[in-house]
Amino acid sequence: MVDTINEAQLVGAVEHDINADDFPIKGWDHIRFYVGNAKQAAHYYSTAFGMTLEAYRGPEQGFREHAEYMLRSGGVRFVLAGGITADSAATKHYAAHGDGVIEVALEVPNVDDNYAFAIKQGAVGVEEPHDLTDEYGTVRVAAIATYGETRHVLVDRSRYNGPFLPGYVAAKPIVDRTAAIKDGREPKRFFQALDHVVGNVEEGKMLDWVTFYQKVMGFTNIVEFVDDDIATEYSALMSKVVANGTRKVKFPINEPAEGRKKSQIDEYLEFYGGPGVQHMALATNDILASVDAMRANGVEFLDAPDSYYDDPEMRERIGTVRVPIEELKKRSILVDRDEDGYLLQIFTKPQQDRPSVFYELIERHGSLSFGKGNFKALFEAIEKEQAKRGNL
Ligand code: TYF
Ligand code: FE
Repeated sequence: MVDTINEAQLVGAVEHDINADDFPIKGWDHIRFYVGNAKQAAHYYSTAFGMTLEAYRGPEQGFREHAEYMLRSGGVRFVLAGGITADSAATKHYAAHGDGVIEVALEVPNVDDNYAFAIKQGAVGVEEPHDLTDEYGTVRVAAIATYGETRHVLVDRSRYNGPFLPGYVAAKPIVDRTAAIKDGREPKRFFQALDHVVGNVEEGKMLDWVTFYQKVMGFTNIVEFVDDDIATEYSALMSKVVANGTRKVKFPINEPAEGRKKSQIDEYLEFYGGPGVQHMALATNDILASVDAMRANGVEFLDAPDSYYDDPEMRERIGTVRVPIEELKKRSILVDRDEDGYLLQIFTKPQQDRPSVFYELIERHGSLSFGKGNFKALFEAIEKEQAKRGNL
């Protein structure tokens, strides 16, 4: 229950009545990935990310295209789908993109209304509204296209009480973390909620996608946080964030910009083979414990230089946070402060062979922003990795 009370604070949500919205959103439903080997990916997300396998569908259920594993951590649901045959959708997607996100699914009160509004506003329909039914009830779904091959699936699960979606069966956890939790080696959950999902799009297309979310979902541009100086000096990227009225759903959109060096966004577009989801930020209420556990389980994070923590200007601006700065420095956790509060954040290295999708862990303390003060340190760390790969 503590999780539901904290969820708004965890992700920086604000008071807002969704009933007044043209495209009301209750929150995130799930993220679905197409991966090369879903069975092994499910193991990684169980051990390294502390997620719990809860539902499955595959050939055993008569589903002959994919094996799909649904894992959960608090309010975050990931579905890992792997192809069973050479022409499964996941197999083809994997050949083109490597492991990546195919669906960013949103829970909505009325799928037909949201879908009709989206289409009227110019969205491309991928799946018309339809019911999925099994012995646990009915879920209504529809899908619209967004950047690259990515889709937004709209889900109404209010008439359903099965393990995930119709057709999936309940599954047992892959690993037993009871002992690790009991000894305090691992927190019960490494993250509780999804904070934001970031898309990389082609150069010159960022504003079109911002307009898309404004028109189709009624989102507003909440921060224009990479100005020209940052773009050209450190990062070679431009970015804007759109969000729904509650700010539970936040979509930063990046595009490459001309810089001194090859943009990290260009590297992504080249290796992913087009636009797609770049990173997902996972909200935690104890980033220190989460990072320690994930590192111990083999997750690689980006390093921050000592100079970042030792800079007196930064110390002055940050002031006091819930732990001594030394504790953050030991772990390479970044910290930023704005007028509303502060946030702690850290970024993983890419989580597959291609330099594409990665994760962010974020612990918000009032701040509703994205760590603008950390961009220099972060982008330098990203560029270091890019250089190691020979892509800078
Ligand atoms: O989501 C964000 O905007 C921050 C910062 O390539 C960021 O996490 C922006 C672009 C990027 C990596 C991180
Ligand atoms: Fe982020």
